Amino acid sequence: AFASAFAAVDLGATSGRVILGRVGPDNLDLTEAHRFPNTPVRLPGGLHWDVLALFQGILDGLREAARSGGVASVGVDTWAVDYGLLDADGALLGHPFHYRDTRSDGAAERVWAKVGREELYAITGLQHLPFNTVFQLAAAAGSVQLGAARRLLLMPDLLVHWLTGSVGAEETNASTTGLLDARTGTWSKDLLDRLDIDPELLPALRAPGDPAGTLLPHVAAYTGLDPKTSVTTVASHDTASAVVAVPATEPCFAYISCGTWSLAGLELEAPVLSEESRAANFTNERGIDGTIRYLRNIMGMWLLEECRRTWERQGLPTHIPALLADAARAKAFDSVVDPDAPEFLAPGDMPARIRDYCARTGQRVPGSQGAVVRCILESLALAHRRALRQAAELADCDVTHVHLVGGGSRNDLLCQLTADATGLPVIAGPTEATALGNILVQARAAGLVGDLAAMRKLIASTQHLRHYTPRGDGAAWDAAAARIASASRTS
Ligand code: LFR
Repeated sequence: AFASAFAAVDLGATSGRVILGRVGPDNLDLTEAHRFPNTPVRLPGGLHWDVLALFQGILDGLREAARSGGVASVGVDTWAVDYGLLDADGALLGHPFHYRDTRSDGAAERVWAKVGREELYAITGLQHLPFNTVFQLAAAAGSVQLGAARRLLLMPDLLVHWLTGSVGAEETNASTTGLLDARTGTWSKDLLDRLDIDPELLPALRAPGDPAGTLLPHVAAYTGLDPKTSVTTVASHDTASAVVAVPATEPCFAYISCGTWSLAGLELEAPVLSEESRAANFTNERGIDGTIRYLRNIMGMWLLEECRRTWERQGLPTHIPALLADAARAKAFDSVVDPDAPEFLAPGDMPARIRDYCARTGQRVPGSQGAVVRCILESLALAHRRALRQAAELADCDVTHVHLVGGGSRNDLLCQLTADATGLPVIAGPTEATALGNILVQARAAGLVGDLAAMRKLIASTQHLRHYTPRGDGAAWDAAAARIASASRTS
């Protein structure tokens, strides 16, 4: 029997969902109450999130959830780094920018002129991504909006604010801003001072499991939820929630949280802030209970999603299972790309960009759609291998197996290629890792589950997992890895 139901609000780059999780001592069961599209909007000033549509989707989802019975609490997670600014009256200033907007191009150099690249890493332990909040703020410096801003709320914190009226900065997500001190886990006063960022903009930190208030009366009225329904702070960075739900029952595991991005790395007890780690662009983001998510961002299924959008515009077939079947039949190791090449970041004609990359680096240019998909999947498997091997080396840890979680774990070919490329067994699933992590943190706050190990045990014993054994051809993967290493030097 199930004790209670929790609602996970989980916003991803292409859709938002409200998922109900029922948690008992030996069971954990999810149902999707509502799914709604997340369609970014381009305005003259740049690419934005349609945050009002997202909030309305959340309200409709909570109303669906209320219809299916009692909801003990609600938790919100989204992607990282993006934020809304509130003025002195608490009104949202403008529309939150999408991290794929290009306005931050060149902003990093302005930050590094004040705090050198090496020092910035030594303080924050954050990998360099051009859209880190610290660079977005540098891009906004001097703007009327930033001048009028009294509060900066990261996306999940903004949505929680609209649900409850409460104000806070959840710490796993705060660790992606580039403004948090990796050692202390608090806002770095020193950095804020040197970068001329008003410390009053940043709310007090709160930790996963902390209460975040109860529903505002109009939210309760619209959704039909009890006004006393609590909102619980979860690991509001989606990747942090996904890592909670990695079904690891033994030490020495690596994980890949694979969705729009592939986040590949390790869970550590302490940050690695060495110069080697910075040069390899590993991040030390915070997980729950003081853990460190030591990982690197890899461009992920974005490449495939963006190809699909291009093919749709061109009237070509877009049925993913069929494309994956074509990819499985396509010739192996024809061409590989570095998925993290900067030209793949912004939305656009991805098949053309991939073909250009292959042409420029003297490789065979993938012709058919199946060949393009094969190229993407092999390139991702190689990037997974690179990231996991480097992480293990830098953190001095012997990895024995890989957990691949998230939507990408549905992709059979990608899981197998990742096992082949890494030479390690891959355990795939759960696909709904983020929602599960969101729900388990709420269940723990309600006293229903124990520590991180107990949560993972519950996942491992209740969720469907698949196992992939590496298939022999190590030499072919070594050769492909060498090829991409020289290609990225020449590109
Ligand atoms: C994944 C994710 C990554 C973050 C990227 C941008 O959804 O949260 O962890 O680097 O989105 O925010």
